[in-house]
Amino acid sequence: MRDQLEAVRGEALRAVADAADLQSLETARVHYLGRKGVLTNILRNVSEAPEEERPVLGKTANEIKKAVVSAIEERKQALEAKVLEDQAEQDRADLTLPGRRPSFGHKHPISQVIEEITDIFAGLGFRVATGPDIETEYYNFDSLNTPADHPARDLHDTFFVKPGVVLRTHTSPVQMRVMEQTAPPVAVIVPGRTFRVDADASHSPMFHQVEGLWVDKGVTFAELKGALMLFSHAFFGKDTEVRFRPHYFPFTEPSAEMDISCTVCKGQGCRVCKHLGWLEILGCGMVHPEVFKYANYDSETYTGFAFGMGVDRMAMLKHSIDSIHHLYENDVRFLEQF
Ligand code: 2NL
Repeated sequence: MRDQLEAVRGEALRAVADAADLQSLETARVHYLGRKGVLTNILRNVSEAPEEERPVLGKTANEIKKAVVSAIEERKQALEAKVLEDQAEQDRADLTLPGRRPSFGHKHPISQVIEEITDIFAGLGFRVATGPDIETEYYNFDSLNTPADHPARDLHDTFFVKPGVVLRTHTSPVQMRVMEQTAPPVAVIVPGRTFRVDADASHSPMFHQVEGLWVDKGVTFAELKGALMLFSHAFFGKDTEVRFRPHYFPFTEPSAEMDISCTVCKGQGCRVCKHLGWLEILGCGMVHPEVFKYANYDSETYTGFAFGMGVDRMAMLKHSIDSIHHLYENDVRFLEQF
């Protein structure tokens, strides 16, 4: 019996020491100290031992029970501490890790160029005006002295929404609407989306224009040249040369196209300017008296100049972009460069 008790002591203390977690410690406790536990049974059976052995057996069994109880308590505390430690280790934040920087977006190059152009004209006193993308044929063509049989009105060049309604092919209808609602003088700069049935490396069916209009007493072609030269120097740089070539638009008379010296070769001739030394950047002219009639402006008292430029082309020239489609594919690897 004594030997058996000593064996149980060793076995129980080893089981407690070996318990790797609280679950197995509890299993060991139940095995030795539970209601049907090994030690519990021994203590219960002490009374059946021979009389002379009882006191020693009882004392020893109680000592073993005490030892096992306190070993379990000790082990329990150690295991609980370990649980907390493991948890803390798992939750630990490494304060030496560099922070994650949020990536900032920015304005699309088209928007940047529109802002730059409108800012330059705002500095000359022009107000920014905008209008609808979907226009009537009246505002897009008729009121701009563009007759029904004009080639621009062909189905192959203009998106028709329904009879009499088009996607605007230029932003000029906005200037018409402004003139209709404002007595002269007016000076407006009009950025916006425009649409034409056209698609290749330098044309997209949706593109952007900025147009300008200045009407007052005494506005001449000299004012037109002065304003557009100032603009070119501000946008492309002080050394930029400009030249005007006669042209035709139904809404202006006289009309011209303006070239700037090539931004790449400075006029020496290169691939970008097709060895001409010059780049065409805008169309312009003195507002046609017919157009003033539609606006109810007296063309005997008032004169004005107007111009229009393609924003996409300006952005492509400014940033040496070789295809207009880069501007509309929204590939962030492209956009991040601006
Ligand atoms: C071009 C040419 C131009 C205008 C636009 C205009 C507007 C009114 C009256 C008269 Cl309301 N003219 N706009 C005038 C000349 C040229 O644009 O090549 N644009 C990309």
